[in-house]
Amino acid sequence: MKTAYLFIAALCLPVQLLAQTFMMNPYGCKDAVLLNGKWNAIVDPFCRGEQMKFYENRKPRTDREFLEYSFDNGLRLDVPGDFNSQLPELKYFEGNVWYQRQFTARKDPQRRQFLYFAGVSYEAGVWLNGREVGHHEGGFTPFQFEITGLIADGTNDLVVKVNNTRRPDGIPAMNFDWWNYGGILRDVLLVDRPKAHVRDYLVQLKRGHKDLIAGFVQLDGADSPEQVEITIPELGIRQALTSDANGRAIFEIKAAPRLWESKSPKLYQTTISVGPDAVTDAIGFRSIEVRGEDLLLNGQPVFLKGINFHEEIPQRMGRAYSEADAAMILNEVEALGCNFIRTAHYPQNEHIVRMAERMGLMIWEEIPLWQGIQFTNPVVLDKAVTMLREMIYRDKNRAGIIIWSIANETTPSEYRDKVLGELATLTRSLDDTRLVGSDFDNPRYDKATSTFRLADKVAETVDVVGVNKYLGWYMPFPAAPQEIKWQVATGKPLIFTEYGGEALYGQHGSTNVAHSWSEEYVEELFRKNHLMFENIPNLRGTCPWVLFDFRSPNRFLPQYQDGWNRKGLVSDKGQRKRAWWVVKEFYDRK
Ligand code: GCB
Repeated sequence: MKTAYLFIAALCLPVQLLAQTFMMNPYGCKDAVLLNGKWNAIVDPFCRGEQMKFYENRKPRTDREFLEYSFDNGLRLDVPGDFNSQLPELKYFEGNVWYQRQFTARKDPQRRQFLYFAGVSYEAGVWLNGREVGHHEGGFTPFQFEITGLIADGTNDLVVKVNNTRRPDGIPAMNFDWWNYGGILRDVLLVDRPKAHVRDYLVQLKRGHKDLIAGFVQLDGADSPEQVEITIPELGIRQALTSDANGRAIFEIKAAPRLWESKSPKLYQTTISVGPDAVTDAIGFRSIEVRGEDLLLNGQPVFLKGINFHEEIPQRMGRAYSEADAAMILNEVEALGCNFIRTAHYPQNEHIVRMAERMGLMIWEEIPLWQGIQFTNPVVLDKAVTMLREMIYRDKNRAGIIIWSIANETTPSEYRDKVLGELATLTRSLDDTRLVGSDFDNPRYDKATSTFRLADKVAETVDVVGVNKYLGWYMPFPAAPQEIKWQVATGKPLIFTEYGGEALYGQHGSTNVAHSWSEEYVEELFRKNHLMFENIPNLRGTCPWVLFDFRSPNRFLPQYQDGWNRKGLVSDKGQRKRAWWVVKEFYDRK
């Protein structure tokens, strides 16, 4: 079985790891158009499309020619959107799905064109007018290709091959507790920009300063020094810069911004321009630090009242991808009284991240390095590095993001410790203004002292330790909640990043019987956890698992689960369970 899988994997899935960067915030450029909508599609379970050259989207040219595929008059799929939820036959599908559409463009020697994909899961191959433009692996971060040389004046033919087959050397790998949605999950943009344009920028407070905005502008295509301008009208900033030989301009600007905070998430319209090119962003300024066991937002201790969620709309049984989807999820977060979210278990789309920031939510963002990772395989380290770089690259201007997390629930070993140690170092080298976190499910209970402790080298290297412990669910409470002590990550802030249990909405039963799947059992479980939390001296945040019931191929129990993880405080139909009010009351008190 295993050999067969590997054989198929080798046939269908050439691993291509091209270090790629993409433009910062294409949504903020005036010359970007969305290529969203209905695309033609071919389902290709045996991975035949490359041999048969689907990417040529050829039509018979002579009377004797015939072709055994066509994108015309067949399946149509919504982009953005996962394919699994769009057709019953694709529910469990893993393999290749080919997408095709046309778009019109105008060739202009003074300008350059790019295709920007906000997220394709898990691996994408892209062809334009029959020519290969590139590949990307990793389902949750953007990638782009320049198509200036390949684009035609008039009609262009775009073909994208998407493969969502799990693979032993993937991130995530073979088993994970959420639905393996495949497809062009997020927006696709055609971006047309002048030859020299703003590729990247960082505009944030300098570490340790509340009155110094520092960062850089990186141009693309600048052959000689260019005049760059940063304007933040509300702060009276209009700063001229000159790019160096590498197209980079570094700056520090004295300013007294009103700081971004949960109750008043101030964002400033910021424009960066070079010649006719301009990109606009809404940027917030704040500081986040650790002092001893405290988390300080703008110098003030803060308790993180959090919640986890997947990038999924349960009612649609599919991936979330739009502004409206972000609003649906985040309104429920706000109703719960949160000031913090953990976007489990991967970078979620920019609509969610940006809307959360506008709402004043602090964010823990993580790469999908979730259990079962092949730490001994060097290819996996390369992939993790790429995913981490892409996540930080995309979101480095988001004041809402306070913690970059490098892994969830990994088992200590020589290789794992080394890999995660390197990822923590890399994170700090890429961004010294935020904190590094990781989640651990391995604190152990010592009966003699009624104390949980954690022996893990990685916990020593991160700034903030997240623990995932399901007391009352996967592990019974080993003593009365008030008697349980925690000596985990002493001296640092500890966040309970996951806790909870499963209940089916509307199911009532005993507060003492886990397999009653009842709302009452889980309601009581939350009460007990909250009692225990009172005794954790360095606890600086809590994050129940999870906001909504979510789909998972790991949940088999008929009647109660039926393919759903039922730990949602809110059901798959959007109804609040009894535990929701326990968390709400806990947060109202905090
Ligand atoms: C965990 C994982 C999360 C699972 C959850 C559960 O520890 O981090 O991805 O979904 O437990 O429900 O078991």
